[in-house]
Amino acid sequence: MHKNLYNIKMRAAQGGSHEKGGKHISGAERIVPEENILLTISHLLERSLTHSKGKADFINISLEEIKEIEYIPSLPITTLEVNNYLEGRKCVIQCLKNIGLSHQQAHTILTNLIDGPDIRGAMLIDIHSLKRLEPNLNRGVRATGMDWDQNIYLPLNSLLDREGINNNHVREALALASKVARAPGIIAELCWSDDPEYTTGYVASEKCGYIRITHLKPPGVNRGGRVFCFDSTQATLEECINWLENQVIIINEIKPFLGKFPIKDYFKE
Ligand code: WAQ
Ligand code: MG
Repeated sequence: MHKNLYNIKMRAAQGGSHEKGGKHISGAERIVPEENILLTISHLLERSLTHSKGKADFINISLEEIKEIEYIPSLPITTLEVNNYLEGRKCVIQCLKNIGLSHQQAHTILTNLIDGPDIRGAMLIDIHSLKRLEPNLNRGVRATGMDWDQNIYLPLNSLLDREGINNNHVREALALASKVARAPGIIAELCWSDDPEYTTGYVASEKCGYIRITHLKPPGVNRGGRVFCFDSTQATLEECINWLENQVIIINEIKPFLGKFPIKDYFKE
């Protein structure tokens, strides 16, 4: 039997709440047993008050007991080393083609993220029509309700420490990507951070795993985003969004780190 678990969510903005047009500063989520609630809330609060995007003046923290949970493994990790973001973006096209997209589909998806709107959620793009499908285009789709099982913090930390990538960005993005890759109809995800100092992004999929690319934007840029690539012949939009936004999942198994490669070695076969 598993213990009762609670979902704790934090979102912070500057210049008023998100609903009133405040600028988004930070957001995070944890799934924890009852005895960890207080500690978790204080960590999230501290994080919202000390973010590199600025100091928040609106902070919302919510707490909810979870009824139904699915357990899944994380995606295996690969790191591709590139010299700059232009090389990184070429890599994105290549990764998306390996997943099965055409050059034109891959190119359009990348362009959508480069020119995309500054929203708190992800764009959800149909790979056939290449149109955005989110019900609310000013918000995007939010993947929520995922976290690491407390029992795998230790192996997770040692795996990420060994590769020198044990930071919040990686732990959270890997959990999010592992959930998103399993959503009905999702065949790939593309992401880079809105944090101005964090240039590493990724392409993730059930087929190829979590592929980190060391530069996907120039340093100093505070625009980031996500695109979820949806195949409308595989699932309905409703099934997909329901999985992303409502299904609570916990990752209780860690897949390995597959290696760190210069791009010419990774794509040569
Ligand atoms: N659901 C959907 N989209 C989201 C979510 C979410 N829960 N959270 C953020 N986004 C969107 C939103 O547009 C953000 O601007 C954008 O993604 C980037 O979010 O392996 O830190 O939290 O080294 O800034 C990836 C690489 C780091 C990690 C990604 O994203 C690694 C990161 P951020
Ligand atoms: Mg961020």
